[in-house]
Amino acid sequence: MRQTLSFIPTLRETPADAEVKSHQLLLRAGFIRQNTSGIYSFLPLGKRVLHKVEKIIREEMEAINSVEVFMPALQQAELWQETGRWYSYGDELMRLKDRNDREFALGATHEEIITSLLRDEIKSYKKLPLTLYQIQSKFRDEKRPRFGLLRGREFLMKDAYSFHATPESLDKTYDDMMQAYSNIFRRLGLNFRAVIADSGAIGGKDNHEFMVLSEIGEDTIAYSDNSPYAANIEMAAVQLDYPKSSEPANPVEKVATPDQKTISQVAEFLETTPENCIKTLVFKADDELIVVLSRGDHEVNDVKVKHISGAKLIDMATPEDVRELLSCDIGSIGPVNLPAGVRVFADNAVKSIVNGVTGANEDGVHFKNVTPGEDFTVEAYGDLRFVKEGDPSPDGNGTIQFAKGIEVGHIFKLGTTYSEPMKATFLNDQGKAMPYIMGCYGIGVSRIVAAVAEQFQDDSGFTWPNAVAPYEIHVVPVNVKDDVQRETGEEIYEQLKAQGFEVLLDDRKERAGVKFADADLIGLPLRITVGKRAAEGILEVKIRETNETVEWHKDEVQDKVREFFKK
Ligand code: 9G3
Repeated sequence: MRQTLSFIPTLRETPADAEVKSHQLLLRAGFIRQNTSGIYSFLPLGKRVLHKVEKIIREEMEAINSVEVFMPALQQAELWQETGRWYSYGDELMRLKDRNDREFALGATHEEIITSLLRDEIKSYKKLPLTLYQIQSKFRDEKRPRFGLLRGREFLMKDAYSFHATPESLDKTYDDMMQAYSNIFRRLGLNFRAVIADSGAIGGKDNHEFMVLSEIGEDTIAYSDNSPYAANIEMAAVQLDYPKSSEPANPVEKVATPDQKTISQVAEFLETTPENCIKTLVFKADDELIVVLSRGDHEVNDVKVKHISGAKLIDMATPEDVRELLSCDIGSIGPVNLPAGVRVFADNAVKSIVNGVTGANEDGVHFKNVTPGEDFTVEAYGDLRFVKEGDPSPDGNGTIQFAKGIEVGHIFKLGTTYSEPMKATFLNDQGKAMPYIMGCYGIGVSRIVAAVAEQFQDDSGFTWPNAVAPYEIHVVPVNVKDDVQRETGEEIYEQLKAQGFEVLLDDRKERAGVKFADADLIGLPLRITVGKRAAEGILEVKIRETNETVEWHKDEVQDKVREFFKK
C-alpha cells in the first residue's frame, strides 16, 4: 500500500490524556482515534492488526471444532428478563427502545441470545456437543473507561458458547479451549499465564482467566516461582501449617485501650504483636451479619468468605450494622460473648493463637489472653486470608510471587446457570428433558491489540511481532525527488508485493528525518531504506525488533526477505 493513498495520521507530540505507553503510541502512530470516552475508531493500521489477531483466533477455534456465527447486538429485553439479568445489571448494561417503545439491551454478552437460539433448534442429545463463537462489538457502560482500548465502552470480543449433554463433555471442550487459548496467546507472542479465577456474579464453578503480565495491569495474580500454579489474587489458596505455641492458656483479662483503634495501635499499646491479635470483621452475607476472624497481620479475602459462608453477595458491614449487632465501634469488636446465633468463621491461622488480644465488644476495651476453643468457638475454620508474597505455593512447589496482569481471556463452566431459567432443554438418551450443560469462553480482541502494543515497543515506537504487524515490510525511499531512489523503491515495492509480502511504501514527499521517525513509530518488522547508495544498488535494512541495521544489495532482497520471514 502507498502511504500517500492510506490514512496514517502520525503525531509528533504525546497526547496529554493518554496515561499508558500503548495508548500513547496507538494514537501517535495513527492506529486509533478516540470518538468519545471509551469509544474508538480503528484507522487502517489499527484495523490490520485487529484483522491479524482475529485470523489467529479463527484458526484456533476452527482447530477445536468451534463454529463461527454472528449474533445481533440489539437484544430484546424479554430474554434478559427470563434470566433476571435485566434487573440485576445496573447502569453498565446499555438499554434503548425501538420505535414501538419496545425495550432492548445493547449486547454486553450473548448467553441469553445464543441459549434462546439453540433451545428452538437443538432438542436431542444426538445433536450435542456443539460449540459456537462470534467476534463482535460488545457494549458495557464502564464507569471509568481508561487506558485507551484496555477498558472501553464498546469493544471487540470473541465470545464462544458450548452446549453439552454431560459434564464430562463440557470438561473436554473446556480443556480444548484452555489449549486453544494458550496457542492463541503464544502465537501473539504475549507473556501470559492461565490463572484460576472466580466466576463472579455469573455462577458456574471452574473458570480460568488469561492474564498478560504487565505492570499497568489492573489485576493482581499470585503465581509460583517454581511451578505452573497461578491464580487471581482472590482465588489464590493458602496451604500453611501454623505452629501452635506451647504456652498455657491464661485466664482472659479485660484491659482499657483508650483511643486504640487499629490492630497495630492496640498491639503496640498492649506490648504485643499483630501476629498475636485476633482481627474481627463483620460481613453482610446476603442479608445476614456474620463474624470473620483472622490473625492480626493477615487480610481477610472477601471472595473466600463468600465461598465458606455460601452467600451469593458479600459486603463489609457498615459501622451502623456493627453498632447495632455489638453495641460498640468497629475498633473494639471481638469473638468473645457474641450474641447467640451469630455465625463465626475463622482463618486457619487463628486456630494456633494462644493468649491472643482481641476486642471486648465495648468501646475502648480489649481482652488479653484470649484462646480459640477456650474463650470462643467458631462454626468453621478455613483458608480465608489473602495470599502473601513468599507464602509457599499451594501445590507445594516454589513460593508465591505477585504480578500485575491484563485480563485478555476468561473461560467459564456455566453448568445450567442459563439453560435452567430459559428452559433450554434436550431429550437425553433416556428420553428425559434435561437443561443444556454450558460453557462460555471470552477473548478481548481489541484489548489484545493494546496488550500487544504494551509488550512490543521501545523508546522510538512499536516493535510489532511478525504475526500481527499491520504490514511486514516498510520500503522507505529517502528522497522521492531523486529518480534512482524513487524508481528503486517502486521496483522493490512491486517485486515484494508480487512475491505475496505485505508492503507499505513511504512514497511521501517528506524529509528523511520525518520518514525515519514515522517508520520507527509505526514499527513494522523490516524496513528497507532506499538512500544515496541505491545508485550502487545498496540498500540499508533495519530489523525493527533489535534496531540492527544491515546492508543488502537490491538483487538479493527477495531471498533475504523470504529468509527473514522464513516463508
Ligand atoms: C452485562 C454487563 C457486563 C458484564 C456482563 C453482563 C461481564 C457479564 C461476564 C461475562 C461472561 C462471559 C461470554 C463470553 C465470555 C465472558 N460483564 N459478564 O455477563 F450485562 Cl453490562 O461476560 N460471557
